[in-house]
Amino acid sequence: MGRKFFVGGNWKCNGTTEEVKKIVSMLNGAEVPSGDIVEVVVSPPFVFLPLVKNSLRPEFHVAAQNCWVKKGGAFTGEVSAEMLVNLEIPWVILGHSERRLILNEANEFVGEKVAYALSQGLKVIACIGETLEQRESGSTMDVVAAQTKAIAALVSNWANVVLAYEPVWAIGTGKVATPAQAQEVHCELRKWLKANVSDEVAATTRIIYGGSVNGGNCKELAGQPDVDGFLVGGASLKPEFVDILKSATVKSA
Ligand SMILES: *[C@@H]1O[C@H](CO)[C@@H](O)[C@H](O)[C@H]1NC(C)=O
Ligand SMILES: CC(=O)N[C@H]1CO[C@H](CO)[C@@H](O)[C@@H]1O
Repeated sequence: MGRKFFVGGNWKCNGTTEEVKKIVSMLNGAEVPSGDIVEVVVSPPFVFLPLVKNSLRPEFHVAAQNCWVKKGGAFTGEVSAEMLVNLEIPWVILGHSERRLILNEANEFVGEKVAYALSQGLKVIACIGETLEQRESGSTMDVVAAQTKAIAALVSNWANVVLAYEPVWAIGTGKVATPAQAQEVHCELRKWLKANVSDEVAATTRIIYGGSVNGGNCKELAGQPDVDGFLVGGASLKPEFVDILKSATVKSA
């Protein structure tokens, strides 16, 4: 019934075969809270997905970092949702700010991707978040509401969606949203879901935080009532990721 704590590790565009094997063996040897307490999903680059899936401990799952917006075909360089399903990759991250900003993925395009991936049976970590300029001009909620609205317009079943709030100014910058700043946006997002989707979706959808989460700040962030987990960047490639997984116990304490 409750929202199980969720921690995703976004490896981004990093790693060699040797490094990937090392990270997997670190994760496989780690002592972590049980699967009742934390759901763990790591997201290597496409080319390492089969290696990681086949060598990772079975209670941890894998996510792709992106997929094509519709059925595959003549789209050179893309990877379709169908291919991920075929390889039994259960999760996909969509709408990461690096794709929104560097590759110009618009809100509607991300919404279409989320809807299509869900329709194929994938589970989706859907990312939203404002830039520094947007925060400073006071438009944080307008921005994340518009991003969420583009998803909600095309998605009716939210059971397989995790919403990741990642303020762009906190990604890879070492600047972390304060626990109060994260809680404020998560709480507003839940209100948005309640008013614009349903009470049930608002109560059950996990809203996770991303942006310079590390072993030192994870516990206090995890203690916020509307923070249901994390999407971890740089720290997900290090042993510190295990400390972040352990912060899940804050909720069950
Ligand atoms: C419902 O959605 C609209 C459009 O995004 C927004 O303006 C409004 O504030 C939302 N309601 C709540 C309570 O968040
Ligand atoms: C932990 C780690 O190695 N992360 C790196 C991923 O790649 C980016 C870009 O080169 C680096 O900034 C990170 O340190």
